[in-house]
Amino acid sequence: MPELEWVRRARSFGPRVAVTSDGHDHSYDSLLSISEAIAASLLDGSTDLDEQRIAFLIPASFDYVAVQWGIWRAGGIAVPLSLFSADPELEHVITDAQVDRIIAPEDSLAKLRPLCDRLSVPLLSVDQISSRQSVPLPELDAQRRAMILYTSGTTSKPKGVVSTHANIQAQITTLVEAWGWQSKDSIPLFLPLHHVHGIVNVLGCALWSGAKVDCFGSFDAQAVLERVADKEYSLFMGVPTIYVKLIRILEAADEGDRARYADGFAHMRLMVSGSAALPASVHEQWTDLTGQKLLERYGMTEIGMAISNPLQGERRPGAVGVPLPDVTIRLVSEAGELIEEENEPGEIQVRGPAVFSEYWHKPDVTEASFVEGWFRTGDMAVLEDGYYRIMGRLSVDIIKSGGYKLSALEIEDTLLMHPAIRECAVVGLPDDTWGEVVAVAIVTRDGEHIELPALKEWATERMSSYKIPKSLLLLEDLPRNAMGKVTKPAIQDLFD
Ligand code: MCA
Ligand code: AMP
Repeated sequence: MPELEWVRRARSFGPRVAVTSDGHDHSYDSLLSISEAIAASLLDGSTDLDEQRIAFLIPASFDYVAVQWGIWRAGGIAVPLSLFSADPELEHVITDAQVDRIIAPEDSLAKLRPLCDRLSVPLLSVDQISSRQSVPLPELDAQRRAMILYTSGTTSKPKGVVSTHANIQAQITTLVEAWGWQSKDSIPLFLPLHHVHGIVNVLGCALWSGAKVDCFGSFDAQAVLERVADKEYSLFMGVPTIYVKLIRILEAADEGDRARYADGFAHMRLMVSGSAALPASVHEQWTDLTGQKLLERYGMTEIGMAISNPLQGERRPGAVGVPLPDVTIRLVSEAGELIEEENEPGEIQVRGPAVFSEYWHKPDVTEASFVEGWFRTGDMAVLEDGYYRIMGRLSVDIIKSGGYKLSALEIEDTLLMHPAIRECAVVGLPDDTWGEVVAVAIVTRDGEHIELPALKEWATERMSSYKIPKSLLLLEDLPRNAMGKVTKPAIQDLFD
């Protein structure tokens, strides 16, 4: 049986630089040899990991990629963990995915050790597994399950989205074709690597193409801008919040710096925005500052990218464009009828080889998320003059903040563990920087008082920082409709 296509391609790129991290260049050859050593360590005498789940908590770096490839080459399922998760969130992923082992850099072991000990999951350091002698690696089929990413939804706890190698390959190749990826491309990577945006759109596409990825452990705007000014990059991908933050920095910079940064951006062949709606005003400000017309696209963890403005042709502010190659889209009305005309809104449903295989160990939820083989995205859109425009989510309980998808129900469930909270309702409020920010209305027990700073401190132990409410309203009772159901739009209106 042949090797997986991405390994074969990496061999052909040999000495070219694949990844730059901490100031060091790492070639495709080196990625192949280190990932082979990691695979041998993980196999530890067995011939195939047979889809064991191996989790890893590693910032964007050469080590991240070598571990991801090592797990894949040994036949395992990669479960990347979020660097921003609090312990209870990590515990949910580790237990739900029935993780077999966890890999982390040497300097994170002490922080993870108590949790791993409590859950009886072995913890390995990257160094410990990177120097094993090579052994024969298993032959893998593209239908093998490759990755589980956790995504929040309309259930209280995040679900594991399972993608096969064939799914990931399809998610990559559609973008390589549509956005014209080439081996001479070079791209900065500052997005989190537990989501499709960073993993597939940046890392996956670049390494598939023989291009170079410059890793930043986090979004360090000043460091990124200096590299941009040096004209290091041909491509750039970010969420709208990143463009909003960069606009502020460019506007505040002195004339000389602003010109250097703007020149660096103008030099690129493509800049992409996605993960959340890009306001038309931000699109236009970016063009005014840099001359670049951002390409906006639409995607989801379960399907990769589905709709995109074109590389050549009109990039329309406020619209996400047309279906990508090999992706089929339909809009369906609330009544379940197929929409065949323009200007009629409906739910986006998707088919194609990039669509995930299942929610991990949730056959009922998986089945309910498809209708006649089409995946139901829960996003509403309308077709206008040949381009799709996203209108919002079907569920008020999904919040998008800084590009992260958050479940209001999950945050509520956590806040209800607070001893003074009797009832609460979490909502998203519009925000110029973050798209939406998390806010909470609370009814306390016995008229107790809660202050926002104390609530934030309490929540820090229990949830990622972007889920922590940024505004708080204390109410005697939550607004309800005639059926007694809490009405979230009424709560949103109560916040000014
Ligand atoms: C952080 N802060 C926030 C939020 N996040 N405040 C309100 N809402 C938030 N969401 C606060 C912090 O508490 C802190 O406050 C200050 O902002 C700076 O925080 P920091 O974490 O340093 O911010 P940053 O590093 O500038 O992060 C912004 C970011 C990040 C780079 C935009 O949020 C990010 O990487 N987002 C991308 C997520 C992503 O990749 N999503 C893709 C999933 P203080 O200063 O008071 O402490 S979606 C996907 O994959 C699909 C398939 C798709 O379509 O792409
Ligand atoms: P996630 O579940 O984190 O993968 O987030 C996917 C969701 O992000 C989609 O279902 C949309 O609601 C939203 N999204 C992604 N791209 C866009 C976009 N360009 N405009 C509006 N919403 C978007």
